[in-house]
Amino acid sequence: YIVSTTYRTAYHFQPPRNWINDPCGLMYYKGIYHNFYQYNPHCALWCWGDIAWGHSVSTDLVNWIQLEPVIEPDNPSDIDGCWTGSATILSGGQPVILYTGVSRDNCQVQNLLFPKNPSDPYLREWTKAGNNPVIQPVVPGLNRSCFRDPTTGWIGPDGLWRIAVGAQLYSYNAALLYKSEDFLSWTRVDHPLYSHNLSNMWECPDFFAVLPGNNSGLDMSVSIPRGAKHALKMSVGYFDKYLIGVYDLKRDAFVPDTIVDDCRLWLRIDYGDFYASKSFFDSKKGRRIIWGWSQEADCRSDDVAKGWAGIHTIPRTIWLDSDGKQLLQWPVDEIESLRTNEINHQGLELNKGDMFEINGVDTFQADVEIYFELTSINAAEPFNPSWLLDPEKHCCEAGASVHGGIGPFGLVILASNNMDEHTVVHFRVYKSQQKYMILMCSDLRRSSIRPSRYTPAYGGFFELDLAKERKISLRTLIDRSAVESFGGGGRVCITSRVYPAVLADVGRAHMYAFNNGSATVRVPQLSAWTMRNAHVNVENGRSAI
Ligand code: DQQ
Repeated sequence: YIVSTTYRTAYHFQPPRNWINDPCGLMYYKGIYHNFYQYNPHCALWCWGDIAWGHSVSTDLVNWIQLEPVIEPDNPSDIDGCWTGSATILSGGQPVILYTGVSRDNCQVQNLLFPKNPSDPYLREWTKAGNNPVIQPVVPGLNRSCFRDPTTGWIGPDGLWRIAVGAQLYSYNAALLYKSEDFLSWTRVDHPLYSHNLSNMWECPDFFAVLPGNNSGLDMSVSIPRGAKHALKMSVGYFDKYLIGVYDLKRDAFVPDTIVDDCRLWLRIDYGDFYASKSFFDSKKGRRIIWGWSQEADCRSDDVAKGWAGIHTIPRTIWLDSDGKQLLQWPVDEIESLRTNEINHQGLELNKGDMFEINGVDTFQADVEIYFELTSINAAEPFNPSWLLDPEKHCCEAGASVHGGIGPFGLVILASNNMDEHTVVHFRVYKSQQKYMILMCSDLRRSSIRPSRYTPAYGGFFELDLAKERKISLRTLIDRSAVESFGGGGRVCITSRVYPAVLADVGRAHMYAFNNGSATVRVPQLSAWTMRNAHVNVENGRSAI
């Protein structure tokens, strides 16, 4: 089979060719959405010294046109790479970008960029500031190779700009705080925005305000209303984790609502193959949008053969749940413009062992929304809190073929005729003291018969008040090698990468709703659509593959 075409996404963002990783400098400016990203202009691998900033633009967050890279390593303050950074729109409406430059000996510094022509809505050309680097790694105890990824700026209690930069100092990790009047000259605040010991370096920190139960976004460059909470996100280990708390204006510091020492227990933006996410305030629609990088789970030789590697997830609206405890995410409405061939089923009943085949849509490019309604909650098995430390392990132990009390139930997707290959997205319901804990898994262990793929079982837990609400929703976006799932209305999100081989040959896959728990599960509503191709893979009006 031809690897280059089979797995290329049809509506997840990727440029026409080559390697991409972190989204950088996202913004809405003069009617245009900008996606800057870590990009290797030369090949489909991440290579030391080559990393530049790619640039694509869109009017709808669905269809993207690639423009020229905006910066490449070409001066002493970024000669070994133009790494991740963020955009800020200053009070007069002028956009600026701060990014990490890698200078000789892996010394990481922060550099500033200005648009050459701010009246160009496409912001095609950028100038590196003459006084770069604007921030040097001169902090006692700082590891100068672990000092990177400046955030978008926000206004601090004294009216000055603030940014945070991920850093490792002595034996702890921090989001270091800097302030400035003009974005050009920066002073370090004598304490970090937040720090923690015993975890890997915090890459790509993101700091933003959210209102409980309100999915309107807040603009960090104006003052934040009372009652708002703050989220601090950091990319650490293999996952994007976050804490909810308040921005204490007196101490000029982030204070989490709950101190959890063991960072394995921190909530995650996504429990799957998703990293280095960044959010921005979308002034067009008054919402906060986030997206992340999903890396390939195949091998380097496949990436070289494909000529591309890395995608960005679908942009998601992000807001705070009404209990103020966790973030919710949902694909931006614009993605629904790709839906076609709608099919619907109502009032299905799934007894133990049932598999209901969903026909009528392109199972390689689909959007599926399904509600599962529990007929009884008595059969819920007891929850073991130690599972929270390693939900992937628990998903392996409690896979779709392991019968349970309530669940597993969910979707089997990308399934071959004889089930040699299939991917399962499913739930299980557990009883924990006064509440119920829902496990959501995206199990890739049988997703491909090809060796050398990374095929874990990803998982995450969320709480649900089943005394009030008996329905659990699942939305899954399938896009050839990408599977993005949103459970419980966006409480747990899991992005996965899959490379089915048999299916690729046959060009057809099965999709089922199933239940393998002893309690019957109803499906009051199931809708599915074929997803059309978005304009994401084309170069100069031609397909790049
Ligand atoms: N990727 C960038 C770094 C960042 C890392 C380099 C996270 O700036 O820390 O490509 O994926």
